[in-house]
This record gives sequence, C-alpha cells and structure tokens, in this order.
Amino acid sequence: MKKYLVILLSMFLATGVNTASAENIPMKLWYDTPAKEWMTDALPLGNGELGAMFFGGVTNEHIQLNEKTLWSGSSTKRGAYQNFGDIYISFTGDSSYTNYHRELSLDDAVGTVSYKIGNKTYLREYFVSNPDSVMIIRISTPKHKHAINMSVSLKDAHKGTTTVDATGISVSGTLDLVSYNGRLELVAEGTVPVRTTNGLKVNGANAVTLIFAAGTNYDITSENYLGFTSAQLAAKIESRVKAAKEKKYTLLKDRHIADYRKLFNRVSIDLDADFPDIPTDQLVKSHNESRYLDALYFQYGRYLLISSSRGMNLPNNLQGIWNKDNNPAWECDIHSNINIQMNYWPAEVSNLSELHLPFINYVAIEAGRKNGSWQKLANKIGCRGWYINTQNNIFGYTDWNANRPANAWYCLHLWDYYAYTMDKQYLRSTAFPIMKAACEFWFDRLKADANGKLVAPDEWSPEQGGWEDGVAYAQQLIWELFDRTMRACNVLEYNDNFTTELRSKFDQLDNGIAIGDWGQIREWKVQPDIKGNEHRHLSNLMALYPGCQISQSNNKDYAEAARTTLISRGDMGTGWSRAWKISCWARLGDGDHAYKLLKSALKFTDYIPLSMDNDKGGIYANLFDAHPPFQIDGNFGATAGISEMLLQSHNESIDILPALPSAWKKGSIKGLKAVGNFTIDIDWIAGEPSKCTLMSGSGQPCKLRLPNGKLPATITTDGKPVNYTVIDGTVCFNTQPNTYYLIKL
Ligand code: FUC
Repeated sequence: MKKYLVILLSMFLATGVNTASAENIPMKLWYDTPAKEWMTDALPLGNGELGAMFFGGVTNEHIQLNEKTLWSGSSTKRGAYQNFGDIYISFTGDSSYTNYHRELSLDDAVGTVSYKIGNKTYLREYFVSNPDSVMIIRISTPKHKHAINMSVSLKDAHKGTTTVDATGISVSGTLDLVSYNGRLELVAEGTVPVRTTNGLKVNGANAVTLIFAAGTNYDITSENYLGFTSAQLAAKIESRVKAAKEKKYTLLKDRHIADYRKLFNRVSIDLDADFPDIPTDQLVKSHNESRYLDALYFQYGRYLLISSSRGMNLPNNLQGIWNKDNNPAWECDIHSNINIQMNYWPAEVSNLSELHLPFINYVAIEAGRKNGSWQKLANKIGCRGWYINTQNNIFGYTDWNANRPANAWYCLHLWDYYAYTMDKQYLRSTAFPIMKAACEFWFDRLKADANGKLVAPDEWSPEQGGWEDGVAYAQQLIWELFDRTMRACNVLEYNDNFTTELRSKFDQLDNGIAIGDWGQIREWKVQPDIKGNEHRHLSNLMALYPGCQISQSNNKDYAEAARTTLISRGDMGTGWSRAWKISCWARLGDGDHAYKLLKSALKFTDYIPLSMDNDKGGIYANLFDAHPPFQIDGNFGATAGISEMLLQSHNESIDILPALPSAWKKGSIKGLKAVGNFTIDIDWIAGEPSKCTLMSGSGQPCKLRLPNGKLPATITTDGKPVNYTVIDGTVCFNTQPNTYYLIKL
C-alpha cells in the first residue's frame, strides 16, 4: 500500500513532461528528517557547472552553492576549488510541523521538501537547469493563499561586494585570478518583497520563486585563462536571470526535466526489487543486501555525472562540483593518478558519451597548447610531447609527484570516446594529435634495459615504494597507449615515420606484466612485492582494468596472477579503491566477488575527517562516496563496476552478463553501450540471459559472447532471421547501421 502511495506522490510531484509510470519503480533518495551535515546528509543538484546542496530545514533552509570555475590560485599558484556561497531562508510563523518528507528524484533531477503546519502543506522544489543555466527554488502552499512569510539572504563565501535591490541580491569579487558574479532574484506571487539589511523579506506570499545564476570570467581556451571583463560577466549573469524570470515556473521545470531525461532515460536497470518503504538513510544502515540500493547507486552515479559534467571544458573534480570549503581536502583538484580518470569510467558504457567531452576537451586543449605547462614539463627533460604531475588546478598549474604515465592514461579516455561512438572525424582532429604527442614523449624518454627491452626510467607506483626503472604502472599504461595509437593509425590509415617508429618501439616495449614468486603480478622490478600488502592503489593491475592487456580470454596465466594480486590486496580500501576492485573482479568473470566489493563499497559510514585507513571507506546517508571525506570517484567507479558486471566489450567481443552475481537472479539492464557503437538491452531469469536486443549505431560487425559458451536460439532483425557463424564460442554476424537485432536464448 505504502509503495503505491509513494509512486502516486512522485507522479503528483513530477508535473509536466513524462510522469513516472506505475511499472517503473521510482529512483529516488528520500528522508523523513532535514539534513544535519553538509557532507553526509545534504542532497546535490547541478547542471554540469552550477552546483547546489540543499538541507531542507523547516524554519531555516540552507542551500550551499558552487560554480565549477571558482578557484583560487593561478598558473603559478596551486590554489583550491572554492565554495561560492550560501542561500539562507528563514520562515516565520508556527514551527510545529508534521509529515516531513525530503527527497531527491533521480528520475527528474528535482529535489523536494514537504511538510504540514496545521492544515497547510508547504512544498519546496529545487532544481538546477541546464537549458536555462539557473538554479530554481520554488516555495508554495498548493491549497492556501498568503501563507508564505520568509526572509532570504545570499552569503558570499569570499570578501566580495554584496548589494541588495528591490528584487534581488548580487555578489561579486575577484580571487587570485578569476572574477566571479552571482545574482539571486526573488519573484513573489501575491505580494511584493521588502528590503532588509542583508536581503529581502516577503509577507503573505502565495508562492515564491528564487532564481540564482553565477559565473566567473574563466576561459580555458584563452592563453591567460580569462575570457572577459567583470562588467561583461555581470551583464551575462543579469541576462540569464532576466531570461529565466520571463518564463513561467512550470515552463522552467518542464524544460529542465525534458533536458535531463534525454540523458538519464537512456539506461534503465531492474534488479527485481520493490521500492523500499524505509527512508534511504535507514536503507543504507540496515539493508546492505538491498537490490534496490544496488540499482539506485548505479543510477546515482549517472545522475551525478549528468549534474557535474556538462558544458564547461573541465573535468569534474574530486568532489564533482560540490564543495563547501575554501580549503578542501587535496584542494578538491584534478588528481591524475586515479581519481579524475575514475570519474569518467561510467561515461561511455552507461550511455553518457557526450558528458565525457568536458574531460576530453580539457586534455585536448591543455595538451594541445604550443608552450603550456604540460609541454614545458616534457621539454625540461629533453622530450617532445607532454605530461603532467599528480595535482592539477584549472589554470594549467601542476605539481606534486611527476605522473608521467598519466599522459597514457588520459589518452585511453580519448580513444574510448572514439571506440564507443565510431566518430572518425573526432579521432582524426581531436584525439589522434594528442595521442601521437604522448607517444612521442615516450619515444624520447624510454630506454633499453639489460635485456634490450624498453622501459620508462625512474617511475613510481602510486602511492607507495621508491622510484625505479620499468615499474608495472608505467609499463602497462604505455603498452595500452601504444596499442590504442596503433589502432588509431589503422583506422585513419595513417602511415609515416611515426607509425614505423611506433610499431618498432611497441615490439621492444616491456609490457609491464611479470609473474612473481608467489604468483602475483609484479609491481616493481627491484623492490619486493609483500604478500598481504593491502595498499589502496592497484597500480600493477592497470592492464586488467581500465586497461585490457590482462583478460581471461587472452592469457589465463596473467588472469590467474591478477586474481592472486587482488586477493592479496583484500576487499577493503578507501571508497574509490573498493569501487575499482568491483571492475577488476568483474573483468576476471567473478560476479560474486565483484558483488562482495560492491557491498563493501556500500557500507554505511558517517566518518568525515580525512583518513587513509582501509576500513573507513563506504557511503554516507546521502549516498556520497566516503574516501573519507566525500570523494566522488567512488560513486562513479561503482557505477562503472556494475556496468562491467553486466556487459563488457574491451576485448573485440561483446560479453553479455560476464560477471552476474548470484544475488541478482532476475532482472534487466537496458541501454548500456558497447565498443563499436552498439546499444544493448539484456533480460535475464534464474541467472541466465533470456533475451538480448542490440542496436547497431554504425553498422559494425558484431561479435557476441554469451555466458558459459551458450548459443542463441535465434537472431532476427525486423522478424527476419540473421545468418551468423560461431567461432570459438563467439557468435559473429554483420550488422546494418541504425538497425535492431533480437537475440533469443
Ligand atoms: C590519491 C589517493 C588518495 C586520494 C587522493 C585524492 O592520491 O591515493 O587516496 O584519493 O588521491
């Protein structure tokens, strides 16, 4: 009964575009109390650039704000990602409330808070719109007039200027380099706002709409990272607010939901779980076995990516775009030795390819500069090309340990976008020049060891041990870079001296995989691998995931050694480390062990201080991943890991349900993407696939592998049978572009 009430309530709340249907279980986080802590309880909203965390307090509401480019620092100073400020709303009148409900709907990216005071229901709705570039907060009492009495203020998180006028509050200022501007506009229905010392007040309004816009004059395409003057910036923000003010609230909301659903609705997951009738915080604390939570957590990663990675050519940072501190952990930066890459692991497979571009374009712009900091680093050690250090701000400043192999790692992302979309033009003009420059760096840098093998001198295995030649981390990543660049040369029919050198260097390259005396993949050539070392980084398993050199089908010995290494590393770790291990176990085809890691990643915690302990990781009540503190890579890593359990396509073939855990007996996943621009729906029953639909986007030949060497009963397109051959258990058939294929089992 309760379940249907909840579904009906969400249908009521989701006005407009597309109401949630009764068959679809709502995907939402919900609570029966306001948030206490920013990090563990408040709920995130965002449009890729503008972020907000709402608390949902009844008498005092707090909404903390972020803008993706608000950084202190410059091209010569590290700085940190900053808080933008806070909106505070206080409501006057009776404060004894009942029926409190706070939620974040992943189906429409709208937050709501509702409660009753006396016979009046108070409703608040919150969203950050991508089409209108503003945050909207709507406060109403649906069945009552003149019931809203409130005052609002906007607090700048820096020492800028705040001005209040008849309809809004503006803040502006300058940090080390960038200037910022924000405006909060208040639209009251049934009354007019009155100015107070630090904000605005309304008495007896029927409804209030708050519109917030913010920005900085940052511009990554310009040499000094600044695009325009602060006056131009102010005009831009002003016009955004004005344009939104001219639209009706329902129109703003419909436009937002329609835009969001175009991305979110591409993938649905059903793990045969009912909608739970307990709030999400209790679900996390008490129901670690919940299949609903597994599905919700998968979709939450997609929600967070849509909300933090659009528009601006900058990757989401260690906390996506959500950060309340001016001095956050690790500066909330672009951390290159796992974190920023993990943020993008779900992008292609979970059908959000265009959200990969903010990261890819950032790499292409920075690595493509004539004499930027990335090129200078390489030149300084006598090499062409580019590389980066571990810690990076948004102004090209890069410091802390050299992370030369990260140039290869970044290039895997550049290649993957091509591999999933088959966009040759992108490969030719955006990705290939950057991949080529990274290869040239290594042509100049690699040296021959005593056996004549090419090794990277003086490298580190993040983040442990000393520096030495030919560490597995560097060798495995360079192998993947050379492999992808060879493939790019083939696709583009690129054949010159570079290709010849690449081929020959690739032949001589130490592939970074050596099996050690206790059966492990060796991490170093000189330093010993200690059995039982549970270090969070899996730097000697780059070739298992995200790389593809180690796989069960390619080399069973390597796969077995990877298994031994993973067992030694253990099933705990900081948040992101647990998430990474989900994908590693999935690549080894061990669904139950991958599931064990997923449960380890979903372990409830409310621990906030920074800790490197392996037993402190998990998730908070708001489903943010806890390193601790909050670090968003673990959210994205888990979404990628769940995809990896259900579909893999890194090794020439498309593997259906390669690591299905026994806990997910029945279910379906619809809309995942595979290499070759295939979109795939899979249904399974009793742990076995029952039906699979494949949409070929580019007409590539299809090679399909079903679990346990199973073969299809029929393959049809438009009701007609499709001819296929079976080679070593792999089902092969040709496809036509934009055509569906139905595989019955
Ligand atoms: C790497 C990791 C840490 C942390 C930091 C932001 O240095 O080793 O665990 O995630 O990035």
